[in-house]
Amino acid sequence: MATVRFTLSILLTLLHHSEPSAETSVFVLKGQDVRLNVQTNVQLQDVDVLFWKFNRLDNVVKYPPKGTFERYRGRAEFSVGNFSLLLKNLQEGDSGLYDAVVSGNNDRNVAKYLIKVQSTVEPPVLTVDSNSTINGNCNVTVACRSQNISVDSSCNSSTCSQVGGESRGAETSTVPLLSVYVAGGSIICNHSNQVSWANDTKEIKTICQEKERDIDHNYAVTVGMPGPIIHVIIIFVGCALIGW
Ligand SMILES: *[C@@H]1O[C@H](CO)[C@@H](O)[C@H](O)[C@H]1NC(C)=O
Ligand SMILES: *[C@@H]1O[C@H](CO)[C@@H](O)[C@H](O)[C@H]1NC(C)=O
Ligand SMILES: *[C@@H]1O[C@H](CO)[C@@H](O)[C@H](O)[C@H]1NC(C)=O
Ligand SMILES: *[C@@H]1O[C@H](CO)[C@@H](O)[C@H](O)[C@H]1NC(C)=O
Ligand SMILES: *[C@@H]1O[C@H](CO)[C@@H](O)[C@H](O)[C@H]1NC(C)=O
Ligand SMILES: *[C@@H]1O[C@H](CO)[C@@H](O)[C@H](O)[C@H]1NC(C)=O
Ligand SMILES: CC(=O)N[C@H]1CO[C@H](CO)[C@@H](O)[C@@H]1O
Repeated sequence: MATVRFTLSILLTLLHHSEPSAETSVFVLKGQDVRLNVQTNVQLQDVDVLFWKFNRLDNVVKYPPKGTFERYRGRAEFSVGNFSLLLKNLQEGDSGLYDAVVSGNNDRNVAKYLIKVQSTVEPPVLTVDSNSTINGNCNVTVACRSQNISVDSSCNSSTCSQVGGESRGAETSTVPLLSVYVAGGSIICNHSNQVSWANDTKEIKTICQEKERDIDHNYAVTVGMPGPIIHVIIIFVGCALIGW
């Protein structure tokens, strides 16, 4: 019982005094709202004033008394009940560090968020560069492009592997990302970032069936019956019909 009470009091102490050490990353779709909550147990003393700040320098809201600073009027709302901050209609320029600071006898950090505002990704375009069928196994090389990124892959009916190392253009950042894979009998190119994705797909059967038809056609032409034999048969059948 004593140990339980002991750990509980430690926990409460931690809750009360611990500051968020690392910022929490939050990805937001452009135009959406986001609510940021305080990350520790906040109890304001008489002398305390709570500020939500942007990039450590710009004040967004404060309490008490409750106020929204000029740049954020109409776009930010402070909730007195739980000290949360509602940011509305976020745009790219709103990406950055948001933290909540309680200023009293000293400053205490009670929330730290790194907000990244992203737009929806452009739909990718998947094109077939070449195809070959070896022993009935379809092997297709495809290229997937979107905006300024592109990925070349070699695929069969079960898997795709990237050709030529890293996707070009993607080395500068991990987002947006183009990935090419096989699922449900289709080659899928998925262009995604943290808030959205779009895909283009091509059915493998369709790519390879066309090839198979090509093979059948070629077979008939090159290995089919030589002309003279066909003529002999026609003459023979003709004679039989006439009754010779
Ligand atoms: C804080 O209060 C706002 C407004 O009342 C509410 O929408 C939000 O869900 C609350 N957040 C938490 C964590 O309770
Ligand atoms: C598929 O074709 C490409 C290009 O012709 C080739 O580089 C690759 O090795 C082939 N893959 C398989 C599994 O045959
Ligand atoms: C597809 O390719 C992979 C690797 O290139 C290979 O291990 C696998 O056997 C191939 N599958 C088929 C059905 O050809
Ligand atoms: C794509 O182009 C845009 C602007 O044209 C640039 O900001 C972005 O960094 C580029 N992305 C990559 C992955 O090169
Ligand atoms: C595309 O990628 C995103 C993010 O990884 C994922 O959530 C989504 O389900 C994928 N879409 C398809 C069609 O695989
Ligand atoms: C497969 O390759 C052949 C030529 O090798 C081409 O004529 C055909 O259009 C290709 N099929 C597709 C779906 O790209
Ligand atoms: C453009 C395109 O192919 N979109 C497809 C993306 O994936 C979903 C689910 O697999 C399909 O329903 C879409 O048609």
